[in-house]
Amino acid sequence: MTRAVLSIGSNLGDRLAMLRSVVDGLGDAVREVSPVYETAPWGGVEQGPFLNAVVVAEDDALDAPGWLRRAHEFEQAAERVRARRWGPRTLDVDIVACRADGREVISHDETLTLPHPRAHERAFVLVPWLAVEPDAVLSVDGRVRRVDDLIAALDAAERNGVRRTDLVLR
Ligand code: PH2
Ligand code: MG
Ligand code: MG
Repeated sequence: MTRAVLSIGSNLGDRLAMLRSVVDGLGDAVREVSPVYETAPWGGVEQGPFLNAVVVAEDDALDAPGWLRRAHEFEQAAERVRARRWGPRTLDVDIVACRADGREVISHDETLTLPHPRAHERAFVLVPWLAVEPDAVLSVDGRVRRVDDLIAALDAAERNGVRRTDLVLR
């Protein structure tokens, strides 16, 4: 059994429809869907605000590379063009963390680093995640950290850039 925490984001096109395409496409595998947040762009590229959410999904048939393939399928279906790093996109689906039989998967593979190497510094990932898993933990530099503690450690400006909306994904 693998359980994946997916961060989904969009700042081009029908942003809500882009996020919904992931939840709909995952179907019965979906376990948790966070509220939708409107978030200030992270990473220094000037661009429009994102909608972000976190989806937790389980699938016996998928290992971590399998989740990455699924993520890319959703991005391709959204006609994602890989242009600028951290730049605007119709749909981004990132694997934040993955558990196999309850144990966290650690991967240093260059195509899939797990847990996601920047998740711990991104309020747009941590805040939605905490909303659906209040006891969530994440390994950072080999140390298991509580997600609520990671959020508390962020700059207030980073946290304040993440605002909950009334939009729903299902
Ligand atoms: N994704 C990025 C770069 N910057 N900023 C926000 N707020 N949300 C994102 O999903 C995001 C971003 C590249 O993946
Ligand atoms: Mg990303
Ligand atoms: Mg990505």
